[in-house]
Amino acid sequence: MLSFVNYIKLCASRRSHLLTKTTFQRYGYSTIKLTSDNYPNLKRNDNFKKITSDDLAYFQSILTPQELIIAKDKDELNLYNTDWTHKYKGQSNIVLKPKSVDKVSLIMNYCSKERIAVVPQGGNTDLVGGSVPVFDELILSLSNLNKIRSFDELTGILKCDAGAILEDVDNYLKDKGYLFPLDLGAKGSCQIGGCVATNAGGQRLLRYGSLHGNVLGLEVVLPDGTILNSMHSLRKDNTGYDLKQLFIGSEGTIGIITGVSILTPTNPKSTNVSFLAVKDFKDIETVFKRAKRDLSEILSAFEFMDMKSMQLTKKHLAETDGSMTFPLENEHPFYILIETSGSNKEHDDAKMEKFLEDVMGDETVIDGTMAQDVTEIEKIWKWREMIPESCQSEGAVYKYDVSLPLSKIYSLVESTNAKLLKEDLLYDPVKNPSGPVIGAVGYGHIGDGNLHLNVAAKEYNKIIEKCLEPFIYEAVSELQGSISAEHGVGLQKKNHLHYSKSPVEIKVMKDIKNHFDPNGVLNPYKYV
Ligand code: FAD
Ligand code: 2HG
Ligand code: ZN
Repeated sequence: MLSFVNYIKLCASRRSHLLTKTTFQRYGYSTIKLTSDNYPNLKRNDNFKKITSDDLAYFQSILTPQELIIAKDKDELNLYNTDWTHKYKGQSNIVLKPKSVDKVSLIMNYCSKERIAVVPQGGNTDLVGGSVPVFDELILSLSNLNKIRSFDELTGILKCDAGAILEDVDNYLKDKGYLFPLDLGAKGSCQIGGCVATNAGGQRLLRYGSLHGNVLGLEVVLPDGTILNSMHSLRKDNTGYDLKQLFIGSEGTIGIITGVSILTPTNPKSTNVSFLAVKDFKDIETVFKRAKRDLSEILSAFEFMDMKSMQLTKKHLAETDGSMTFPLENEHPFYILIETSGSNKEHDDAKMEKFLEDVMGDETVIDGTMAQDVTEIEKIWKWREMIPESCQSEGAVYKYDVSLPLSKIYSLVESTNAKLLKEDLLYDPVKNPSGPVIGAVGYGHIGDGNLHLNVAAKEYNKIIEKCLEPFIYEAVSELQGSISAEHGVGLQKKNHLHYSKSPVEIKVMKDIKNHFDPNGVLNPYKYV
């Protein structure tokens, strides 16, 4: 068997693309504004110590040079300080990358005592500004804790370090006939610990459920350095409070996840993916209802994209990957991606074909195609997974990740575009060539009631932000939706929790934070 370290090397070539160092260089760090300049109301908490040469000497005494990045490595520091959307940029001068859980514990114990603020960081693919510092917080990267600890081929229970990359773990599992119960476009960079810390949802939630159901145990270093080990492998365990649940989705505010125990499902033997077009959002609801009824147990993903999101992706892929031809000949108002996963190819093909005949027969679906092999399946998924990157390819993107009743979902995209137009912000080559906003687009995990509303823009500026916020949060609240379906709270939504949570709920959250982290050193300025 390959060791996991060799396995990672082997996997590196198989990894998905993502905005990488090169892309950062293309945009240039200098154009990215500091969070503290963008949000002058945020003030550094002076109870936090500024790191001194004594502190540095302590870190150097417990870490090797490979586990430490300091001020002289400016370019590297920029990567850790800047978020994926280029909207948030911190000013940390130090990144620690410990190679053992004991070292994480020593670091936290020291930082707690010395009141040094710490931002835990995984793959830094967070979309709400949670993974980067606001000021000079120390960055604690989990990337050197990246091993598979054990895998039980009978039960499918996997135990791994938090810093293992999702795609590497998924490839490891696939070779054993299993798969990770979470899949998302950032898989080539995001870490298992980061996914658990954000309770990431992704494309497989419809089929395999949320991490709250799949995670069996966690190992967590608490803010004072205590190691809370509950790396259980039990599916049923009602002895007291289910402590791990508190850390799932806690976004690095009450503990540092260092190990994850998770139940993984078997890898389906047959997969089908179809890419369909409809003329109206209402038709998406009809197709979804029929897919649930007719594809039932083999339905594994149901995603939607609007025309504008696909136009942006077409443009971006034409510039970056000439091999990607659009799956359909013509453009349409809305597209649907349906995936089925099962164990019997003949049975699954027959079901999918019958379903397609039905929805195309009565013209609910007006155009469509079905992938014929693995390469085509990957290409169709790429059209979906490249939307986030494409939406920011003009320079900036405002992201809203909301849960809404299905029938109301698209009205939010329409009302956002109407507001942008009314406020003269929408770009139009003839009528408004200096308009800074390309447009609001909608796509997402429609099967989970989750819309991604992305407002693609040429730059981040306060006029656009004021047009969008609190307008969008108020609209979601009126419809009894959630202002964060799967991306979390981070810095972006910290002051907007009340749109989705009651004062009592927020008070209990603050009490929990204070219980675990009375000095407030873990991921300050964010969440609650
Ligand atoms: P980071 O971005 O590094 O950190 C995320 C948060 O968790 C931060 O607050 C950080 O402080 C904290 N954290 C990280 N590691 C730990 C740890 N070990 N212990 C404690 N706290 C920690 N999200 C979805 O839900 N569904 C999607 O479909 C989806 N698709 C995406 C597609 C793209 C292209 C991108 C860029 C992002 C996407 N995301 C999605 C958002 C993001 O939440 C996920 O990519 C992922 O969960 C973040 O993992 P990470 O390792 O990059 O964590
Ligand atoms: C997705 O589903 C991710 O692609 C990212 O959750 C969504 O960038 C976004 O808004
Ligand atoms: Zn998503």
